[in-house]
Parts: sequence; C-alpha cells; structure tokens
Amino acid sequence: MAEKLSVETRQHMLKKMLEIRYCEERIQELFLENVIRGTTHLCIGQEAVSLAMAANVDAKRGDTVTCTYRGHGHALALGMPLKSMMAEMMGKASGCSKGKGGSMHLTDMEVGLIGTFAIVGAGLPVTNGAALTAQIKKTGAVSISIFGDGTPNIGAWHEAVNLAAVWKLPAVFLCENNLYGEYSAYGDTAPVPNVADRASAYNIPGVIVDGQDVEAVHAVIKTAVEYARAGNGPTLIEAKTYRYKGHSRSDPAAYRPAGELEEWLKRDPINLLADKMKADGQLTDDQLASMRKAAEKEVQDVTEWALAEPYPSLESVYEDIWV
Ligand SMILES: Cc1ncc(C[n+]2csc(CCOP(=O)(O)OP(=O)(O)O)c2C)c(N)n1
Ligand SMILES: [Mg+2]
Repeated sequence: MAEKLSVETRQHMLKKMLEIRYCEERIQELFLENVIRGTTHLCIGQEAVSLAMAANVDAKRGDTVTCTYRGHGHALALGMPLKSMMAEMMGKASGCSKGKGGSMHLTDMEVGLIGTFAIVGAGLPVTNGAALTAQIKKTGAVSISIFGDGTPNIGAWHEAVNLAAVWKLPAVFLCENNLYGEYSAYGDTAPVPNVADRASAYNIPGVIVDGQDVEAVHAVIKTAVEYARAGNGPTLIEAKTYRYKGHSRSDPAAYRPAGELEEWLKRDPINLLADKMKADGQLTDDQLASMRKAAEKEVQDVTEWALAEPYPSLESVYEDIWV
C-alpha cells in the first residue's frame, strides 16, 4: 500500500478528478451537439494518473510534460484553467492555443505543458529535448512523457527511450495502459505481457502500478522523478488503467468483452480515493455530494462562458506561424 498523502492533497486530487470527469462528459455532449468539431479522445476512468503525474511536476522549477490527444485530463490536472481548455475545445480565440489547436493540441508553458500530440509517439523525442536542455543547463528539471499502451509499437518510442537511457536524461516515460490502442486489444499487438517489460531492453527501471489508485501512482512517479533529478536517467512506468468510453468521439467500443467495463467501474479512481478518505474520517457522503455538484456547476458555468466567446479573426491565421 502506498503512503497516504496529506488530507489537503487528497482533497485537491478528488476535486480535480471530479472536475476532469464532468468536463469530459460535457465535452462529449458538446461534440454530439456539433459545438465541438473534429474529434475528441476522453480520459474518463483514467483520471488518477493525471493527478498523480501533476503532483510531481514543478513548473516553476522548469519541469515539463508532453502527452497525447487523450490529454484534457493531464492539462487540467497540471493547472491549465478550465476556461482556457474549454474555449480551445470550441475553437474560440481565448483558448490556450488561440482556438487554432482544438482538442488534440493543448499547450500551456505556465503549467509545464509543452503540448498534447496527435501523432502517436511524437511526445517522447520532445520530452528528450526538454530533458537534454535541463541536463546541459543543470537546472534539475525533469520532463515526463505520457503515452498509451499502443505507443511502444512505434519506432520513435524505441529511439527516444534508447537515447534517454544512454544519455541518462532526466526523463520519465509514463504509460497509461488502458488495454486498447484504438480498436485493438493490447495483447493482439504487443509480444510482451506488460509494457514495463520493455524497460529491460534499455537497462532502465520498469515499474507496473495500479493506475486506478492515485496514491499508488503518485508514489512510483515520485520515485522516478527523484531518480531522474539525481542524474540516474529515465524510468518506464506502466499504470494499468481503463478508458470507460471508446477510443474517440463516435466509437461505441463494441469490441470489448461483455462485463469488462463493469469490472473496471468497481474500481473507479474517484470512488477509490473518496472511499479511502471516508474510511479515514476525512470525507462524508454529504461533502462528496456537494463536491460533485460544485464541479458540475463549474463546468457548466465555464461552458456557458466559452459558448459566448468569439472565434479567432480571419487575419489571425497568419499569426504564430514559422516562415
Ligand atoms: C504515428 C501514428 N500512427 C497512427 C495513428 C492513429 N492512431 C491514433 S490513436 C492510436 C492508438 C494509440 O493507442 P494508445 O497508445 O494505446 O493510446 P490510447 O489512445 O489508448 O490512449 C492510433 C493508432 C497516429 N495518430 N499516429
Ligand atoms: Mg491505449
């Protein structure tokens, strides 16, 4: 059992996980209403990893994060304002990427988020770049790259992990194994039972953790971050988790075996933390109910605000581009 976090940290994590959950549910609705265009990849069910990761990132110190198109939760957990995220979803000028990125291209260097990447495996080499900068400048900063279980089947993943291992870069490679890469089950596309097993090929630590238990994930990331800061190089962490929804917006996930979702729902990350807090006398049912209500209202208020925000001007297509 992982060490218990402080009551303040637990409260913060619970609040944020609820915010992410409602936000993702609202995004799905907005997508179906055609208010959000393009596509969306929801992280419902995977919230614990986002919070555990964010608690180990110190943006003021220069720590950075890269993640994937399934990155709304990571961005919010790191502290990206909900308004900034929701406006970006809708392509509004007040969004974090000025409305030009959308769901898959979130960025906010204030909170250390270099970016969410739509290309599978694209975040790892960028994390290496940030980690190399930290190593050369001796800042003590660490860069974390978050990716899915399908990503170690991509060449860029291997090149990045290899280089980080050889140069002992201050990086953490954090896999959210949600059992599926698009519509393919993990076991159908990978020759090793666990993603973490691949660490031995690069002579780095490989750690498996219960991705639904935010305190357990927090503990292993903390160890990996300290290991990286001390100059020992990267760690590969595999958090076993589950996405409740399909791969993207319109995928009903019919390829999943009957009963699988129901099994995972029994170990919902929000409920797991709430239950621990209740058992420790830190939370009552009434308090949890009002936290749920508050999160729902906040998401609803921000949605109303974002709906009224303007779209970027036509001229702005020529801004923020490299020539
Ligand atoms: C280089 C590349 N190949 C293929 C795709 C199409 N694609 C988008 S998501 C995805 C599956 C990735 O699965 P996983 O790494 O498990 O992440 P998850 O979506 O489960 O979070 C694929 C193949 C892509 N975006 N980039
Ligand atoms: Mg996956």
